Amino acid sequence: MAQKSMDAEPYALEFDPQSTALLIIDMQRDFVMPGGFGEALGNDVTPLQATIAPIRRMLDVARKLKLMVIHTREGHRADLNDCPPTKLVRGRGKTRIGDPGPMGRILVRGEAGHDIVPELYPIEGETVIDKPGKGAFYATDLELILRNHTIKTLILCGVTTEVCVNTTVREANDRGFECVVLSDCVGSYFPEFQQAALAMVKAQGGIFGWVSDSQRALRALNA
Ligand code: C5J
Repeated sequence: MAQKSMDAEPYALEFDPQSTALLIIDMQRDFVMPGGFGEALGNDVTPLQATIAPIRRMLDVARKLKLMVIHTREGHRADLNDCPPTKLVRGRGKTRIGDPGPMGRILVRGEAGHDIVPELYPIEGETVIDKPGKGAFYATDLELILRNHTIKTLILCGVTTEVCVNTTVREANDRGFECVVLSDCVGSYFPEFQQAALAMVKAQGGIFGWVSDSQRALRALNA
């Protein structure tokens, strides 16, 4: 496949689909559906659901063009041995990580709430990274997998923009990957954080990377 150009801020992103991966961060019921971790922290989860349709459009095209697709899930072992005690108590809500909820134990691997929403469910051949932290590189084999597939560019979708998406962009940028965040495919519980998180990525000539949207990304991929 030939080199492509994606309209983006602060300037167009040149990329080769063969060395590009679609990286979908934490589109788990626990963050986007009522009764999960997001709601346990006091958030209204409904705004995040608006990301599902545009991410699905990206996923369909990535699958058609055979781009590498990687999904991540934030969560912990059933015994919570990989959950820092500080993370466990933070938030001080009534319901915490590991407590039972309507979708199973909150943010625990293997529970319904921990899994990816059906609309975006991984298919055979797609990589799923289970991560204990906010960044997708921390304590995972994501970097090894990307290097093995000679991936250079990451198209980022998922939730939440200022937490796991932004942390992953920063980790990826320091490792030499080029990141473009699609503004309508990432979501936050806080509109002001959404704006600020996107602004931080593309500020100072793209200090962490690029910001585009699904329409422009699809146009570039389909060109
Ligand atoms: C949070 C995430 N917000 N996936 N996790 O705790 O952004």
